Amino acid sequence: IKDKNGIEQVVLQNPRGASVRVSLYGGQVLSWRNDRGEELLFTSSKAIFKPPKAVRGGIPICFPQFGNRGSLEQHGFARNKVWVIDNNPPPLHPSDSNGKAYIDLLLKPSEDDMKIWPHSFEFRLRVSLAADGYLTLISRIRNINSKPFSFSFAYHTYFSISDISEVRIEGLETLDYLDNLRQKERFTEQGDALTFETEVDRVYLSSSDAIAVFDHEKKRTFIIKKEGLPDVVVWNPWEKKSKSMVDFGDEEYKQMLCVDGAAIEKPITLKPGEEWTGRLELSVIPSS
Ligand code: TA6
Repeated sequence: IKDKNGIEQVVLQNPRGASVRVSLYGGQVLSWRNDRGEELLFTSSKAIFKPPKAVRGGIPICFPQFGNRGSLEQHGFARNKVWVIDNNPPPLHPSDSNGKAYIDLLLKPSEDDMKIWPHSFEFRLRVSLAADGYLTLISRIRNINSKPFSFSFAYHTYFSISDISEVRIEGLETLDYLDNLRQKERFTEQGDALTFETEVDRVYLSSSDAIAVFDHEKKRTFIIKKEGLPDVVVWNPWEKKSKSMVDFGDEEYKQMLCVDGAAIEKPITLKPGEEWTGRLELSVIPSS
């Protein structure tokens, strides 16, 4: 299917009727629905579906830079490029294909891109939907033949939640984090679950590989499992910040929370021929 800018989107469906929609613009997952057709990811009602703006919602891919600390645009260029469908990807483990609906996308730098970021890479993204509705994203980034390069990375995941004041996160207790609201200084999280009553913009460091996001009202829990992604970004702009964003509705901060599998504190360095894999598996379970 094509969006109104003529950019291709791919829809994955599983036998129970769950679905995922991926745009070739940015390689961005824009929708993940359960078998009852409920949307599990947040997209702003004011999202701008027009390049070069990244759509506000779904799962933007932040590569080769997270944030604005480097020379590139905020969160790097991958989410602002048109990817291509890769019909002949290097093989993954059979369990990454068996019984799954999936699409393989590929991003390679153009001549122009090489002027901005002079590294020859291939970025292969597999988005898959399992029979039980699990959504998996596998990123394989390879240094083709340039000198070693380093990058930071995040799956900038916008979860749809019913009420930010009724959400808690388990799995980040006692971790150190960098606080983007306090000059990225390092703090330590206390010992109990994370809850929200104001703007939060943090990078939790060296987290465990499973995080749980409890939506109290909807009585469901998002389970985030990750490999190769040691850090977790937690972001809610709250009222004031979201009012300053043209593609964010005034009250929408109450229905979203970003919890991103990421590799930020220690950028990844690849020598020629080396490949990095970052895997994210999202699922939803009923919670009492
Ligand atoms: O930590 C998440 C963050 O870096 C926030 O500071 C905010 O900028 C958010 O990403 C959204 O960034 P974007 O470029 O998508 O508007």
